[in-house]
Amino acid sequence: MKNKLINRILATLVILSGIVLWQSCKPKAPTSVAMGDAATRSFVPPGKYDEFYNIVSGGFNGQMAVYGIPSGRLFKILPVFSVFPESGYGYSEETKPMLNTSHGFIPWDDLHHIALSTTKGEHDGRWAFGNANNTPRVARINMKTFRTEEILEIPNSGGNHSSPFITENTEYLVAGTRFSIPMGNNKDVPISSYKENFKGSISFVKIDPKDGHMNIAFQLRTPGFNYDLSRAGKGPSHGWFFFSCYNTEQAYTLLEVNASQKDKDFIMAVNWKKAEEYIAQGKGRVEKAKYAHNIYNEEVHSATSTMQQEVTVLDVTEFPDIVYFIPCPKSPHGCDVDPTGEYIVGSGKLAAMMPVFSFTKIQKAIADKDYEGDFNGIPVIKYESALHGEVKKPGLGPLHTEFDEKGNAYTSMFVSSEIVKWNVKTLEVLDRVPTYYSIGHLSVPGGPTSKPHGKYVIAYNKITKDRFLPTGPELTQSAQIYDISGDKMQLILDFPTTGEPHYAEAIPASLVAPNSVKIFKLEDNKHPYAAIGEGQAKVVRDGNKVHVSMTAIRSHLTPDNIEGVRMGDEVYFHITNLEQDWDVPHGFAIKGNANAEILVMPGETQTLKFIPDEVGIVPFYCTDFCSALHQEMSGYLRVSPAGSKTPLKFSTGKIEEVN
Ligand code: RUQ
Ligand code: CUA
Repeated sequence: MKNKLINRILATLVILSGIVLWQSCKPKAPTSVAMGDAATRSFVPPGKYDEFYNIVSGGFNGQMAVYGIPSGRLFKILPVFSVFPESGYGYSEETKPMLNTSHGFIPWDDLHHIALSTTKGEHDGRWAFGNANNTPRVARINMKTFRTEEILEIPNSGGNHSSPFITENTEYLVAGTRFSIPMGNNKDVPISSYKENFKGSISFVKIDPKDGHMNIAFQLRTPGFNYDLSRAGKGPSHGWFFFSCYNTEQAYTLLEVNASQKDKDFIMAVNWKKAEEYIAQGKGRVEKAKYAHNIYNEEVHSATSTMQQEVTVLDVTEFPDIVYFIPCPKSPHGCDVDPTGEYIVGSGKLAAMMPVFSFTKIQKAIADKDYEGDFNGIPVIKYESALHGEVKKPGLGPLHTEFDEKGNAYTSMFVSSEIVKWNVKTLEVLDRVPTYYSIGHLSVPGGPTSKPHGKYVIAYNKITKDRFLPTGPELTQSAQIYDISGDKMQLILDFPTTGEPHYAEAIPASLVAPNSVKIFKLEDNKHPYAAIGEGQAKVVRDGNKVHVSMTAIRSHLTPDNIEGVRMGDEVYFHITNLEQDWDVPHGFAIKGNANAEILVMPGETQTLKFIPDEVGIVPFYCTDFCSALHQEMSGYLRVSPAGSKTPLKFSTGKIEEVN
């Protein structure tokens, strides 16, 4: 008995030491669990609210997503540049114009960057802006409704990556072209004539402080290379913009090699107040351009698209004091301004250190004409004269920097997969923590504003590899939350994201939640086909168009029997949701429709177009489980042959004849 026990203990010891040996041979595994009580810090009990909203770009899904921080819970996918069958965005007649462009209707884009509106440099919770990277556009989202309210196309842009960035009081939204391209009259030129013919452009989009409406005030025409990221100045540097530029080699093929030749590229400092003055003096040139301006109006619950015809251009090479270049090693990506507005951080993807520039020194260098030369006639400030100092050996592949309220900066390192914390003044590296894996952007709540809220830094990673259960070749995208309230950053949560997250901003829930719209008031509904009450429900023929003004309320549609539609007709179902209660949408779908559903919010009207393709009875139904009798919320449409004499009739409960 005793021997048996000893044997068993010995055997156990052998197994245990085997495990220890095996583990120590294994390549150093990533810390797979948040240590100690760290994970509990992301726990938000059921029924409790998160402290922050996290508005996250969806990358190649073209949308934004809304998460809670610190829980990482997904609240909403917010359609912006891509159609979204779940809500009917881009499918309903009312929302189709939102995706109109000078190229016609475009159902998709690639959304990289979020900018939340600010007043005096602080988040104000009014709007979120996002960029369409592929077909250059910017969008404005109303933070009261969490809906895309406006999309403005950007002309003279070869890809809208350097966008959107906002000034301290959201006076302007700024969008820079990623690729330089030929502009103006002669666009059919050899690619090899890049140096002579290709130009960059930076658009200054004026934001109306009342309703947020966007209009291109002017465009700066800039030297031909690539523009990457930017930040506006704030505080003392308000009135300035700082853009990272790469490919100052002006390569047009195999950029991977040819755009990495020079030791230093540029940060472009733009005195936009000066540019504004020249525009006010009428120095801008009005050029022909074609770009769509799409506005959604909640009064009629519909969007309109207008084609704009011209844009005012200021060529910066013709004015000596708008633009200055600051050398920045090596292929800079992120260009971030600290909360005080004094320090500008350049992140050279291929550089082994990070330069931090001083706004005061830049101003002095300009005053002293402390230049090392010029590029296309634009002064190049001496590197040392603009430099506050360098962060030595920060990590590999620095991309983006955010800040806390204590004078610390947090930089994402793509190649070495880590976040590095450093002190903005002393430039001393204070802490580093691994990310899983290949972090791109990162976000501190309020991090790009003059009033950061510290507490967390969120990493948006490019690769997740072994972090989650595998789902075939395509894995989820992911973000990670680190607690930064102490000296050491601590991982507290991994959470999967939709699309590919690029930039994101986090904002205190207290700035957004109290203003959230619950319903649209029926009495304010000015939609031309709204039926405000079941008595207004009707079916009207207009040539081959049949307009059905239908109401939805728990748990029936009015009318639910429709006859007299013929092959060759176009049927427009205008659904008005009569509910005046929060969180009671009704949906609508009809069998065989080459379209999506529509989801109609309380008090709203939305329209689904249906072209019958066969004779017979076609069922339709409510798609949102709204009530105990949701399954009963349905109806029939009778489709008769072309030329048939079936009279137009509609009813719910009883038959009503129409002449
Ligand atoms: S970029 S991963 Cu598209 Cu914002 Cu830096
Ligand atoms: Cu309405 Cu289900």
